[in-house]
Amino acid sequence: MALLGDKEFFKGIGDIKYEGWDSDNPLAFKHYNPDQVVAGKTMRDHFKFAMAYWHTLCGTGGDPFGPGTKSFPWATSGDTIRAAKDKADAAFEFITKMGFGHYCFHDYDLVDEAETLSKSEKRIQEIVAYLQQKQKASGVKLLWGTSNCFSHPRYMNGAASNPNFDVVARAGAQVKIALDATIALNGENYVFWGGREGYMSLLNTDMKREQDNIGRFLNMAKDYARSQGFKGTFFVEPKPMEPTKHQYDFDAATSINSIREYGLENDFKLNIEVNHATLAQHTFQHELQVAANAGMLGSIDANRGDYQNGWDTDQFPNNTLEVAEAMLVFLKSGGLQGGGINFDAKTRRNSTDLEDIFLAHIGGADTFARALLTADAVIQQSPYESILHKRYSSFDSGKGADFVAGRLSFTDLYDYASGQGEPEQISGKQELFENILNQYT
Ligand code: XLS
Ligand code: NI
Ligand code: NI
Repeated sequence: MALLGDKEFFKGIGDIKYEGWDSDNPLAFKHYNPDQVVAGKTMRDHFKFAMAYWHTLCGTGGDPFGPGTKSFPWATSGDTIRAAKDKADAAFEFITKMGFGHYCFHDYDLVDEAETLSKSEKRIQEIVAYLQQKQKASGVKLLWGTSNCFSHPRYMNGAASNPNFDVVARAGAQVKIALDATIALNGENYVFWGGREGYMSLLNTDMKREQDNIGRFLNMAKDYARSQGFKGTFFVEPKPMEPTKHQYDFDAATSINSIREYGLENDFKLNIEVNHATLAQHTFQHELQVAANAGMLGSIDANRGDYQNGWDTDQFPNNTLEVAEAMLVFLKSGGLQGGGINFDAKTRRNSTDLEDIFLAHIGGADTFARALLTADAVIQQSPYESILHKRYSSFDSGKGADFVAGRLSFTDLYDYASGQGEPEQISGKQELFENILNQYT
């Protein structure tokens, strides 16, 4: 393949190809066949797989018990701009070798923050110009941009929810710069993940004021971006906790309520992350369904948690059966609105080979592909849809249909039930549904 930068960072690894389920090549897709049409669309278009800049190129594996373990060859230059350009070269080399079409970033994933806002802005503009060239040369697109308003100590009490207006304004300036960058790169969407928008103790928190300020802030950001010609969708990414004890965008239902409360429903949808769903004690598919029901299923941050640990482990997806349940919701609700599948996931601290980054993304893409094929087969070939429909068939005719059409009053329900006796016991057949999913996996 033609390299876009002047260096090759992932030496010895070529383009990752689809080789089918019986291939023994660890550096090949077994199920993700980008050109294969499923339910009327290629897998490539269903998924719009994206690389997350932060985990893939910035996260060297540090944890509370020890420093990073991974030596990234693109992070060796002592010169900030050179290092950022090397990182961009590595990003585009990786994305194109994977055959992915998209990427996502936080502002300061692209280049380190400088001592002042204006110096930081100049740095970002310089890297954006470089990324524009790389996008042009490769055809890779920006799925979404976002801004890191949670790492710097100034945001320890929150960004848009900060009790100090000066910090709120500073966050606004930072988001403006990140919006400008996203627009300059033709970003398809812009994400707001709550960062430290939440609280550690209600004792020192005016929750109403903080939430109203976030609502104002998001409206201002939206109005600014629209005034600059941004046509994409804004996504809120729900998460229940971590870093704060209680995050305001707890889950999909909570976030949808805030979006509507602050009048953002025409511009905002949701970015659902698997591990955030499970931290909220929901399943991934539950969160997708809640978003889809509101017409707000925008995008997905793909990863998985750990059944035995209660934090955001951000592992790569590998459970086909679980993702297949999610893909049922995905296919039945018509896919994602504007977004794609961003691997917001990291290799483990002791996975230190550069090759591991490829293996992880291959596994994630194959898991989604297998799950999509399973869900499609369940919908097309199995009795799943008909038995699900039958479960609700009492609403298709007679009094049930009258109820749906709004033709019954509460006393009509009373009169009807009075003449019926005890309703028949009807099995929910959960095991049958589970068996069908398993059969088509
Ligand atoms: C953190 C979030 C974050 C967002 C982008 O848990 O997943 O990575 O996706 O700020
Ligand atoms: Ni996360
Ligand atoms: Ni995320």
